Amino acid sequence: MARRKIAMIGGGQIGGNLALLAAQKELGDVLIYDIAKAEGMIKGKALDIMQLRPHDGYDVNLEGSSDPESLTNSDVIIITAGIPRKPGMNREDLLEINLGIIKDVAEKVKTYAPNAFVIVISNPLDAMVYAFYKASGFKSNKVVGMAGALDSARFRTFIAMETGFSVQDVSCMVLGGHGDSMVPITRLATVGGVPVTKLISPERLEAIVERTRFAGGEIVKLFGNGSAFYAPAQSAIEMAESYLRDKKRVIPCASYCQGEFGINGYFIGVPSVIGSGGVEQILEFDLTKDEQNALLSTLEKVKKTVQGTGL
Ligand code: A3D
Repeated sequence: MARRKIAMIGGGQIGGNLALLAAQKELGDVLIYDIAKAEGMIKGKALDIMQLRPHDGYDVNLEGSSDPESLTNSDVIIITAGIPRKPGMNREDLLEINLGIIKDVAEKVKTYAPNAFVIVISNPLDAMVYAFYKASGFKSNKVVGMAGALDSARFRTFIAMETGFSVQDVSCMVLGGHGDSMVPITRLATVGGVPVTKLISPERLEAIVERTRFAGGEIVKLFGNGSAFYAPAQSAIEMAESYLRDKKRVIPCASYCQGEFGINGYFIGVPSVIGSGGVEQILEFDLTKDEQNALLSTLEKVKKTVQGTGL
């Protein structure tokens, strides 16, 4: 079988790491696409990663290009095009600039890679994935936003740090929008199947939930210029891999809801099955009254940001 092709639209901090991880997992050949001004940088990154391959023998090719035609035949497209946050900024502050960029990108993807599975990362995430969906006219199962995978990984990290147990055995999910109103479901978080509510005091658990909600901002503050990129890249690669290898992993993703959890016509973080059919299914389950209310309140925030797109 011919090698698959994964295109990164935006070759900045996350885009460069996406290219590295995709090569190391041998997901397929990698294209890093960016605007003409960034062509030297993306060609340099592609060449640099090409030269890393001999050590472990990754047989994939990498290319950097600012020609949109290079997107042709992409199986997966991961979009990070746009600007990241600076300290003091909300994700919503990025809306105006990133909306224009996403519309431009959607036109190009529609023209050159109409059959790709598209993962959006640009912020404000829930509105940018919606904007891509509307502007491209893609089917809803072929468009998804990366957020819950990262937010859940952050939640898992903090639980592992607190308990001292392997991060591998921590399982949990964060639902809702990718903002400070996200909904970590503490009731269902476990370490090796043991509920975390039996392992961590309610006060400490509340502190971990708060830290998870503001985990992106914590890193923005530390960097002073830009936002997280290693963990966001790994989270999106996990989604791309599940699609390309038809793994049918269950990952919290910003998927298009059509009645699930009482939500209609919006992308929001829900447990999603990703396989060769794209987002194949959303797994619905009963929420407590408090969880339901928290989800509705995050939905209101998502709706407001989506309204700001005018789409
Ligand atoms: P950065 O390193 O600035 O890279 C963005 C790249 O996009 C730059 O190389 C730009 O040249 C490029 N770009 C701009 N316009 C276009 C265009 N029209 N076509 C193609 N490329 C273009 O940012 P980053 O990689 O750190 O972050 C990228 C985005 O991801 C930002 O919007 C962040 O806010 C967002 N982000 C989201 C998460 C989520 O969990 C959802 C996490 C971290 C960052």
